[in-house]
Amino acid sequence: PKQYDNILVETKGKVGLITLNRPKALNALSSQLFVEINEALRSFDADKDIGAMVITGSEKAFAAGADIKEMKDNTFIDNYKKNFLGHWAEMTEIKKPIIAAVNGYALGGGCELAMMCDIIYAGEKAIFGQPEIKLGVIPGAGGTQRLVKAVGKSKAMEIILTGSVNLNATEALQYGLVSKVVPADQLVDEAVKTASKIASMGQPSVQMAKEAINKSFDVSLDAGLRWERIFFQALFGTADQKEGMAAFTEKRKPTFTNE
Ligand code: CO8
Repeated sequence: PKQYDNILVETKGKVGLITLNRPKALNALSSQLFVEINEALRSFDADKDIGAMVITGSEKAFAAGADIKEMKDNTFIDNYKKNFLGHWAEMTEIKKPIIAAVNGYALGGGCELAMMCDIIYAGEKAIFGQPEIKLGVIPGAGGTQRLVKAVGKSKAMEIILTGSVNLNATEALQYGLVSKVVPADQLVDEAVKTASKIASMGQPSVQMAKEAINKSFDVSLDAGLRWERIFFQALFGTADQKEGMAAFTEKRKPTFTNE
């Protein structure tokens, strides 16, 4: 894989692993860092040998937010003209599933980055929070929308309006923000294991399942069910559906070709 300045990129079997690597700033998400994340994700998305991705940080910090020092002198009109940080959302166009493996701080944009992923696993010392209000701003990359859907209105209000109420790993699990808590040193392996499992399935069905689930956040139940049914019907045009159902009938393991 290509070398980047702020992230490490490697493959583990069929899984693409991205490690945020700006230790001096606790992986604060500079514009450049996010450009690199998007580029690495796009390149894994296009790689037929990869089926899922994992994004992680360090033991101390997944990411301590957008880079405050980089943005502190920005003006409204510059932000508006440049659509400041608008490119962050590009990662939501990625078709393959992305698992966030969060150790340490996931604050502000770091929490939002994790929530833009499809599954979040937390290390035992993970801390999730949205402290933007303490800087005189608000979450800007989905915190006011995705956090509500993950933890409900009252908790999201408490977290975002105080900037000081954080969720530790156990609380994040209780609220459904994350789906698993593991010891810090096993976190990345555990995330890669789940990603490998996903990557061993047929990619068309995995990607359509991801897209259908994400539709549930956007559209009415009726429209979402329609999307689901069309995807379901369409999958009968894939070799993987023929193989999957033939293998079941013949009592053997399927070999998916992602076609
Ligand atoms: N930006 C820039 N630098 C940072 C950031 C950050 N977000 N977080 C930490 N750093 C730097 C520190 O300045 C420090 O650098 P230096 O050594 O040069 O002084 C270094 O990282 C280490 O940090 P600390 O010394 O503070 O480490 P501590 O262990 O004492 O504290 C904390 C760790 C609690 C995580 C603390 O660093 C902190 O509070 N960080 C800021 C958290 C924060 O407010 N995050 C929200 C940022 S705003 C945001 O994310 C908005 C997202 C909007 C997206 C918009 C899309 C349109």
